[in-house]
Amino acid sequence: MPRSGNYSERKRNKMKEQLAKIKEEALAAFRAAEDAAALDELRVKYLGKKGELTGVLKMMGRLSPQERPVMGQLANDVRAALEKALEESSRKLEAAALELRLKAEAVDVTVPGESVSIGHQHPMNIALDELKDIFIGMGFTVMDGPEVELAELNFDRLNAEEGHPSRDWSDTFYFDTDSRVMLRSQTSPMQVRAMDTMPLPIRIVAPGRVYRKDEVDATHSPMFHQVEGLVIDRGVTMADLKGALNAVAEKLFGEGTQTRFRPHHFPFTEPSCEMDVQCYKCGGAGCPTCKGEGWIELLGAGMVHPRVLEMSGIDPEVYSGWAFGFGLERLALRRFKIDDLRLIFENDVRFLEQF
Ligand code: 2NL
Repeated sequence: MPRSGNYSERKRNKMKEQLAKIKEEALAAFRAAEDAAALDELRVKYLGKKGELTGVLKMMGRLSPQERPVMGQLANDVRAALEKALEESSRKLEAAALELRLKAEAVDVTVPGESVSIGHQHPMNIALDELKDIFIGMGFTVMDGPEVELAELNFDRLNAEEGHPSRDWSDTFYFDTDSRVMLRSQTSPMQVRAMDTMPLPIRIVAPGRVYRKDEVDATHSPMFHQVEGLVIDRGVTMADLKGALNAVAEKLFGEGTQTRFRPHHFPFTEPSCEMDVQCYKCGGAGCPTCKGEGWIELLGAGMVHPRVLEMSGIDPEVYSGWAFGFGLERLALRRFKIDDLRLIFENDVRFLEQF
């Protein structure tokens, strides 16, 4: 064959061709690889110990000593070029894979969150908080106390004589046979505790649960809430009682709300009264809300009975006081236009959600 000279030269040309072909093929394959695994397979195929490039290098032995370094250099150049291309493809694939993952895992921060129902205040608490605000604004301190109470504090110390109907077993939840421990039937024992322990003057409100043996109906419950207040200082009169309670009525029902005080009787106050507010619905003309009366009964009040002061060691010749009490449910029912007390305690979410 005239094309080539000696055997070695032909070998050399053959190797050159092979190297060029491997390079061309490998570069194209690397570029076309679709993922890291495919690329790794190609690395093994072209650059591995049993790979195509190694196969060519193994034939170096058949070259003349002078040709070997030249061909070695050429083979190394090809290896370097392949390694570089491999590196580039690998980086490209990694970047593409990352791009894909970022897209797949992207969080759209503009998507509205899932709403969590956190609930809200019970209408009784709304009414109670409003009242607390009013009294705290007038300088009163809010007090809390035990619901399991001594009959001594619930009755005796409030001037309820032996045989008073409210002491009856049919009205009161007693814990023992000798009627000493009971569920409080009013929050007044709290005020007795205050008179026993607090320095004078005293200005407190005591809201809380009270218990009476009543059958459940639209206006009765064996457990309900009372808010009672007590003021004791030197020179306190019925004028203070009226002024303060008128201010409370205006805060509850709006400025200019008219009130009237009717004589009444409580064992713990003397004189005693009940306070009505002019019907906020009809302005006093008479309507279904006030049952044609024009007035709505709001609370009971009076000047603290001197005997009640004395029993707490307070000298009625030096100090006087006024007190009041009302049922919180009645106020809340009216405030939210609820017509059945049972709804307040059933805790049906569909009902409660309305407030
Ligand atoms: C009502 C009337 C009232 C009081 C409660 C009281 C407390 C002490 C001394 C004197 Cl320690 N009085 N409390 C006074 C008048 C009326 O409640 O109709 N409640 C539902």
